[in-house]
Amino acid sequence: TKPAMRVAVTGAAGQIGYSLLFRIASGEMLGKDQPVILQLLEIPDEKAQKALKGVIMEVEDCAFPLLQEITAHSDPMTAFKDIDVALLVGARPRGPGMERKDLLSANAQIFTAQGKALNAVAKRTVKVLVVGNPANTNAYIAMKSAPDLPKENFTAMLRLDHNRGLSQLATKAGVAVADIKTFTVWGNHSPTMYADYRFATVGGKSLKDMINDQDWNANVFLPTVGKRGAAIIDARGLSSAASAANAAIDHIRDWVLGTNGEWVTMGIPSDGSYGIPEGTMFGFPVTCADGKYTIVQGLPIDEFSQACINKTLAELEEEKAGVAHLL
Ligand code: NAX
Repeated sequence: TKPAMRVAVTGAAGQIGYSLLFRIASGEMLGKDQPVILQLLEIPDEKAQKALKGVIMEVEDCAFPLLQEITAHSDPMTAFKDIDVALLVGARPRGPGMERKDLLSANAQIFTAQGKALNAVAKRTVKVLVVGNPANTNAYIAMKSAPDLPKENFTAMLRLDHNRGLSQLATKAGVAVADIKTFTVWGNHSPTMYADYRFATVGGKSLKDMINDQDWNANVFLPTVGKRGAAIIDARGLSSAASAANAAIDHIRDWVLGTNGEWVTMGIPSDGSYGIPEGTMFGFPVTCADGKYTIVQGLPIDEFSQACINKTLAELEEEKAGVAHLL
């Protein structure tokens, strides 16, 4: 059998954690032949630690054959020791009517401390996915706080936006989700993201031509995907959890195990591609192989798309400026 991989999950007693841990332990993220060790972080608060113990009891009660060990932590310096994968979920979640900007400073502190801890004790090859919002900027802060780790190790979750877009497109065009190829979402995980199906195909045919409705794109599709998080909060009284956990599993699985040439969307530090300033944590179309992601190059950006990309980039630059004094 393979040596176990160590996976840290922060905010493990929260609602996304409750949908995530069981699927990691059952092998859905790293493979059905890959043993795992779970190192779970929660805030030191007595209630949170007690809730975490309860979740661990339930994971234990599943008797997952691949789960070698599961531990509870209140300090990132022990939770992140020797880890291969970090899922940074724990953050201050957005409630009804709350603005993203309010979350920025509260979360900056968390991700500075966690970036430093990753820098000090994680494996040098650690793959980090930030889920906690504002995800792109939190990932940027963690990356900046971990100067000894390769910056490519830090990513933000755009996969939920990607999956939301796929589902809307499949319904509109009357095709199967699995048959849609080469779709992507550019930019920030926020309502400004630009879900882009100009290159998407179904069975080799252009999905854009099949839909052939620019009004639907601009006035229905983009707002529906962009505001989906708010629509879920409105309907459920709670933010997306199971779908977010599912997207996190997809993101890490594809990064570790590869995409066989297919496109997925990841929030990654820009290398300057498509005029996005280097280091900006931005959603790009990527393919994954051998544990590495590569940006899909050479896509034409038309006027409408450039305006959308500029808008989401401007928002990210503003968030970055808002935390600059902390880095
Ligand atoms: P919950 O409030 O249910 O759980 C968060 C948990 O994190 C709590 O148990 C809390 O004690 C813990 N926590 C807070 N600070 C921590 C710290 N410094 N270290 C360790 N644990 C800490 O929120 P949940 O619904 O699970 O959402 C978690 C985060 O995901 C939120 O920031 C939310 O906004 C974000 N989301 C991101 C999405 C994305 O696509 N990137 C989509 C879903 C979700 O909204």
